Amino acid sequence: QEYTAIKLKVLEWTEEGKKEIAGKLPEGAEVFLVAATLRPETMYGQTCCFVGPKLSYGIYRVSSTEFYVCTERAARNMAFQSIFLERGVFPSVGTLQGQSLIGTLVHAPLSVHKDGVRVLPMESVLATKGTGVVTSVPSDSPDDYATVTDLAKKAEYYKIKKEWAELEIIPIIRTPSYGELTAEFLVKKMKINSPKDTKPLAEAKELAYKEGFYQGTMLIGDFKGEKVEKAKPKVREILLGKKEAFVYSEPEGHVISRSG
Ligand code: ZZB
Repeated sequence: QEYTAIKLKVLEWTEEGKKEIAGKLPEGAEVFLVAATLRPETMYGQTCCFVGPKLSYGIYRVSSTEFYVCTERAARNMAFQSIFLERGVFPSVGTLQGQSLIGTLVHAPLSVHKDGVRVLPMESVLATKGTGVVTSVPSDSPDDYATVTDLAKKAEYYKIKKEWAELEIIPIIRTPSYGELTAEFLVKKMKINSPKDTKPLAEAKELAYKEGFYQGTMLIGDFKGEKVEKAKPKVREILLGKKEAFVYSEPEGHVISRSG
């Protein structure tokens, strides 16, 4: 699987985050949460960034001034893709609990939300896929739509500020079947009530992927009016060119059978 790894720069740590990183980073260090996506063309619509609150993340040195936050598993993969300085080495300067990242303010490349977006909890983030960091696009990802809706509804329970989950969801892509807000359309049509409705959510995700890719037209950005199929690689090139993203690949995540 080849992902686009989006770099979300930390603008402001939480108090807990500050404690965990204290003394571990050099003066002037830039820290990025790294989110793996298959949909770079939707980055205009990022409204928050998800981490697994119970997952553990490492802080890895990319250069003397740049550091990436992701799972150790992802860092190990990156170490063989010329992302760090030395092949096979992924120098960790510390670890962070997902929970202590909740509320961190990050800059989301290309997002219309220029003042930054917040890091929020998502229980379904898999430690075994991507980087363990997921950038949220509730206009086009049913999982993200269901999660932000739930977060806003139960802000107190999640110990977040309601408004962090309520950044405006703007239309990014129009499709003939689902209109301008694919995720909202599918979640409502399929009567999905919670981020825990994993089966219908998986189905909605498949539908959204297919319709978006083959039938979608961009409503925003440098390639407004173009078909998603054409725009996708071009948006990706822009992000790569600006060093706001890099290519991250991982082997298909299957457990290798040792029987026989
Ligand atoms: C932004 C985005 C916008 C995404 C969209 C999807 C959609 P797949 O297809 O199963 O390989 N993702 C990445 N890593 C994880 C993880 N560790 N745990 C849970 N979800 C993760 O899934 C790839 C997509 O799943 C990624 O692309 C990411 O969300 C999420 F409009 O990034 B995506 C219809 C989907 N639309």
